[in-house]
Amino acid sequence: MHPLVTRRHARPRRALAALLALAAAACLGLVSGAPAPERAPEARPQPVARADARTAHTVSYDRHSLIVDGERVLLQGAEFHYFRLPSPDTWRDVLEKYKAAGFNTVSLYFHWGYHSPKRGVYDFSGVRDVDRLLDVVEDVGLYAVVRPGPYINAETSGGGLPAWLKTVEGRARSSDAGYTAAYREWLTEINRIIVPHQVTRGGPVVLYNVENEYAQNTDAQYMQDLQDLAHAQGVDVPVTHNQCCQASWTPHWAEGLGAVDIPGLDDYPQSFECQNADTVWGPWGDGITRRLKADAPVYAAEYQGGAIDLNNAGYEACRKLTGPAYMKYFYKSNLIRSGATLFSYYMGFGGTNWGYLAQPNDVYTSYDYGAMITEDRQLTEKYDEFKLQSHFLRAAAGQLAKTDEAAAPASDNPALETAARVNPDTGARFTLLRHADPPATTDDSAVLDYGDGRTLPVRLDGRDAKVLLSDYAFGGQRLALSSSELMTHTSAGGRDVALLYGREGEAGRTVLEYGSRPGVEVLDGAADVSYAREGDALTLDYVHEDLTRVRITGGGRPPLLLLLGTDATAAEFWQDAESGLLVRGTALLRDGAVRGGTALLRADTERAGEVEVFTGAGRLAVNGDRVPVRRTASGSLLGSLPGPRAVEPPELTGWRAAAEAPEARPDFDDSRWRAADRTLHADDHGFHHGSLWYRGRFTATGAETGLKLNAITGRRGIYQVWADGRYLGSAQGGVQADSDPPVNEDPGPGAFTLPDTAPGEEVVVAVLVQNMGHNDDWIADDTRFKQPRGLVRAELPGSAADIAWRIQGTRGGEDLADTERGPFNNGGLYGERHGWHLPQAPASGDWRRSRPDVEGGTVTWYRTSFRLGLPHGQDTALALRFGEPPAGHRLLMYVNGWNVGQYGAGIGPQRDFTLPAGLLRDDGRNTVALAVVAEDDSAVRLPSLVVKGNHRTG
Ligand code: IPT
Repeated sequence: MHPLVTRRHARPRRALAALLALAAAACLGLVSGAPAPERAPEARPQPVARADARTAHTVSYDRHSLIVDGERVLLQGAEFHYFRLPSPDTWRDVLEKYKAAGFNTVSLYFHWGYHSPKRGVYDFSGVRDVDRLLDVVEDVGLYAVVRPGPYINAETSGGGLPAWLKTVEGRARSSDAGYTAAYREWLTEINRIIVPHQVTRGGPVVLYNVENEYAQNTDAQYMQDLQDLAHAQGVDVPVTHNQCCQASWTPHWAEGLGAVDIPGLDDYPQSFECQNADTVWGPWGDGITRRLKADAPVYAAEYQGGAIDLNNAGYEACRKLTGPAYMKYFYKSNLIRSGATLFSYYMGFGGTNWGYLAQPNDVYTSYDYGAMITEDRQLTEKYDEFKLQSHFLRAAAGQLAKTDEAAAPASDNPALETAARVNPDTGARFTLLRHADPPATTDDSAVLDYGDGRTLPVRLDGRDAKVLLSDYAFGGQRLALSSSELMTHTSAGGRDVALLYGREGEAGRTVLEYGSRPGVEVLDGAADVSYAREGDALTLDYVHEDLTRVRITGGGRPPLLLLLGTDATAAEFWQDAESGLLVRGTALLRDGAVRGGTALLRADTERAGEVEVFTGAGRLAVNGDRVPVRRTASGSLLGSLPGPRAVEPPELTGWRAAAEAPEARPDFDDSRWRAADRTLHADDHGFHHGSLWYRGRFTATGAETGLKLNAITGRRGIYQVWADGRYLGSAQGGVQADSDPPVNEDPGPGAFTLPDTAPGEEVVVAVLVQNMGHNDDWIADDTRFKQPRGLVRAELPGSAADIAWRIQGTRGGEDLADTERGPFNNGGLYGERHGWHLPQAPASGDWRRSRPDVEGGTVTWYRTSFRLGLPHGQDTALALRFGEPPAGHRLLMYVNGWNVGQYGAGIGPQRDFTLPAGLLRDDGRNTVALAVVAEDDSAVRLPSLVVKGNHRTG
């Protein structure tokens, strides 16, 4: 039997759910953990991994799906990166938004380098508290797929590998001894946290993923070792892997040494060409996840939910590239054509590459990803589309989790094609309708022939796809056919409610089976109703407009309220996953339940408006406040809710500025800096992130014709050079080079003119290098990942003089001075080393009223503070807004000491920088500090505060 684990915190919300779950489980005979019969598919599906912290569950799988406590489960998940949201309080907000979209799963990368500043040192506190993260996941009621790597890619520095690993012998992502010893440290630490959170111990963790797209330079022993270690350390949920880019990439890790239980595939059919969002359509394949293993379910481990902005088009373009039309066509095609029952969309919310989290070749500060939830935690039209599709998956999961390919109704128009799956136990059929020519944008109609005398007129206008149901039972009803799509259904107050939808203005037909002619009342909108005794078919014909409401009673079935909406009106609905409560209105339903005749909602509003609850209960309370209601003709409760109070962000004024960079001056005392005699590479000296200073001394021969330097910064990086305090200029740093020229020689093209030197004269050269982050290790051969950072070569053409170098970086190096903000927050600028970025007033520096211009070859800090008095009970998202990115300088921005971004034309197109809510004092003083690093004379653009979202919230 599985051990019972006593958890530390009492969770009031879960306590009740636990009782209900236990009671339900007892009824179904599932408590023993013994194999149990499958639940009747008509029953409300989807146990969420929630509730009873003390109940151990069983997890298994077959070719169709995962099976938890004998029940089939369909995983509909999205990826979330806690490390890109340095604010544990808002983890809950984002995860509740996942849940409210209809998801039941979150996929989580764990970032080794984020927790480990130094070999042997691990930090899981504060913003790094992933034990708390898994508690929140459980509390919200989601399953978790955990992905601790050790390699995660994810466009983060080093692909998640810690920078100190660059100096460790042995190829990363192999079974080499040096690397093995290193990653065992990490997995031992993270497994210790994960193991007690497994479903088998009453927690939310249902799958454990090893490695990431491990396709090139593979080492099967390493894959096996990762799993052996996990198993030895208590991992007993199925192990998965996500292979890259459809089935053509191998190995699949489906068999042989290193094979996992459930091999999966990543698929990004829409590419990352955000700049061509209007024209691109599936250049990277058909997006159908292939089956990799006969006796395991089909797993879409990462399915494209947005895109990285490789070409600086901005994330709104990426959101467009992966918008609702793409989602309809590709997600629905994949659902029906692949038969997958495990999905994770990458990303659901992207977040922020705060500090030096970015892998610089592919991303800049924002990791918004064009996802369904913006970096500012706001919901988009993609969220609405996910809501429609995910509510459907949740409602139909009992039937969708076990289907086989089946004959599809024939289309009489070759422009439209069909494919279908059937649940073999119930006969419920799911038919995909799409254009035969994938990129077609035409408006086509057809009649589907079901082969049994039944036909159905259908239409597809432009890039679209539909999943149409037939012979589908829910509640006490039987849906024979519909050309509308199902969003969800529920049972409330002794009747069934079903919500169907279609594109605005398109005709719809829904056929329901009744034993005798039922009573039909069109309460709202219009529908033609007919009844045919033959086939016992009640046919409703209507046009999708606004929200049509039809009440059907009698006919030998429980009463049914049929809601027929458009995409937009259906997306106004929410359904609580646990209680099934259906709600229309509000900007977000976080929870809904009925207790003692009162419907209790926890909900957000963006403006004042209606709320309608489909319940037999007579009273309504929202966020703890009673709301006056009336009963509608549809039998629902209707009330109205206030919106948030408007928020005017304070102006940022009173800037003070101070110049720094004394390191550039010849007389600066660098005697306590580390001598860089053995190697210039910053990582060898323990300086892994952000700005690096080098000071070199040589005795001139007088024959020097110049100074040639090479520095490697990663893409978007520069370096600047001074001699005896005189600014010589700047150059672009070296970037990742895959083959030719070899990476370690990839030159920063730096030839500088030295001031005239006299023989015997001592010359001091100072170099400021921006280390933009570490490359990934996608091809698992060390060449990208172990590419050095910092100066890699220095020459004095015409002279044999040696330069003696010293190096300086982040205060403390690997022994972090700031453990709260962690290894990625700071580099080695003078101001950073002396706390000029921190909230408290700097103890050093000559702070004056700020000047609008800076000179090339300077580093200048600007500071101001602002007071917030944000209304209580509201969630207000704030950002720092800059103008057009400047060419002459770049700047680092700190809010309350947290490095929230880098701005400049050489860095990326970003102008608005998200301020994660938890870093701000809602009710008090906040500090902004900017470090302006100027390559050329330029005007400084100081930012303003803007509101990116404002909600009244529960
Ligand atoms: C794939 C990675 O697994 C993931 O970490 C992330 O990098 C994502 O894609 C892109 O954002 S890699 C890709 C080549 C499919």
